[in-house]
Amino acid sequence: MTSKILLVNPPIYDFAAYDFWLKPYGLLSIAGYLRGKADFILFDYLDRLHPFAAKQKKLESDRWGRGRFYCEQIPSPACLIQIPRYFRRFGLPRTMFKNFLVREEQCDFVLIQTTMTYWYQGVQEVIEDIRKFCPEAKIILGGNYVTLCSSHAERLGADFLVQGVNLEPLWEYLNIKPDMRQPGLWELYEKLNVGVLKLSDGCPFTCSYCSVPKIYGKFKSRPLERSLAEFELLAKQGVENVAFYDDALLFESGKVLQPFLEEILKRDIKANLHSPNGLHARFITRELAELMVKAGFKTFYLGFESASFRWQQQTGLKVSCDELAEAVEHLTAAGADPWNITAYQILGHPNWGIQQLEESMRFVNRLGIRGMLADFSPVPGTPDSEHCREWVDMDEPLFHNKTAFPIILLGFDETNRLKDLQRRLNRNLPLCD
Ligand code: B12
Ligand code: SF4
Repeated sequence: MTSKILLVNPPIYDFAAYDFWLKPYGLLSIAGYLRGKADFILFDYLDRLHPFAAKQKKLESDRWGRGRFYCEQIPSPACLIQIPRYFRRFGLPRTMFKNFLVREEQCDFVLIQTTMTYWYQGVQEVIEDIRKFCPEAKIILGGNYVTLCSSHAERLGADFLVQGVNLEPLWEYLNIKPDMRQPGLWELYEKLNVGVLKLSDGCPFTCSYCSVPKIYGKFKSRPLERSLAEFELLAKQGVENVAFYDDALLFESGKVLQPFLEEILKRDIKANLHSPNGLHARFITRELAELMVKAGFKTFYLGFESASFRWQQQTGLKVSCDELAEAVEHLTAAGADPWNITAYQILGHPNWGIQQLEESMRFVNRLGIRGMLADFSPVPGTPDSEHCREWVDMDEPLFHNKTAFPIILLGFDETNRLKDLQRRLNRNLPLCD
């Protein structure tokens, strides 16, 4: 008999959350590999095109498909009570899921997406509801939180955990053979305006604050034909914006991104392309910039972090100031709108003493592009997270919260001062959009 599988993307418990092209891509990829081999249903708490959210004016999408989530204010967890910010639950109301479960009756398996480690309370909420309304179902967790905090995740009460990227134990548990050529199961959404793609796994760098090298190992491209099929499927579903979730989208671009972009141009498949996960400026050549703009890239997020050479050297040297400046030149010469080029810089890194953050912000501003402060989240298992034990209990994932950590390290006033400065610098840029 065919199994019935419920897929759930949980609500987010946090001080802040914004739909920056957020999709449960791991979950949809797994379901894609099992296309036609099980009956799937989806409940995505973060779907802003769900009729409940879609009718609310303040939740409308911007021109690239991003926007606010529906949210409710809730008490802060006890360990974060000292953070002077409102704590919220983001996503569709809990009663909607309960009604959904009652309507759908029993299912065999429930697969739950986990993302940021400090978002586990949403996963806990979903597990509670499944146990109450769907007691027979086997609950399976996978994704970033499970991989990085496996012993913590084991305590949430699921039946099976998929750690890391090896999916063999999952196929065995489900007793279904996957077809690894299949694209994600995007057709589960009734309405879709944003999609996600990942052309590769891993990253060749070893930044001291990042978990990717350890989890993914060597950089590996995914099969081009599968990525093209997925892009075609997204276009067929009406998607206008596609975000890449690659960690090193531009690495070995001659073998990965370039053939992909050339082929979508040839097949004349159109979408606005975005790179929310920082790009490596050092790989942006004049030719690559031209191809990216021609193929539809609209926003460019560049990982920069700091202009201080000492800081760059101590954390992995993924980019230098000259490389950033050159990349900006190539992108603007190719026709990219400078207003849509943004450099990320870490706020609240444990080595902030040598980061020269203000200087870095001014350097980025002088290049004529926007700066964005990326609040630091200590990621368990990384070298930097070990230093963070001086300030927080790393074994409690709520302390990995990106709003909380910079405030604990730098204080509320200093954090706000730096954020204000960033806003003022951005406001001084000419508006090209
Ligand atoms: C895409 C991405 C984002 C996106 C959003 C993703 C989302 N949906 O929320 C954006 C760009 C917005 C983002 C933002 C941030 N991110 Co981020 N992000 C990622 C990235 C690259 C992928 C996460 C993802 O969606 N994975 C799912 C899919 C795409 O991965 P996959 O390999 O195909 O998954 C396989 C397996 O894991 C498994 N699997 C995955 N999911 C599931 C689910 C089930 C049920 C099963 C069975 C299996 C399974 O199967 C898949 C097989 O193909 C990871 C790094 C990485 N490579 O994992 C960092 C990562 C999760 N991010 C991280 C960080 C630090 C951040 C930021 C804090 C950065 C910042 N300072 O601004 C912010 C936080 C945002 C917030 N609101 O709090 C950290 C984790 C932090 C933490 N404590 O958890 C990571 C791990 C990177 C790192 N530095 O180490 N991020
Ligand atoms: S370059 Fe990016 S993905 Fe690669 S190790 Fe550094 S932070 Fe992680």
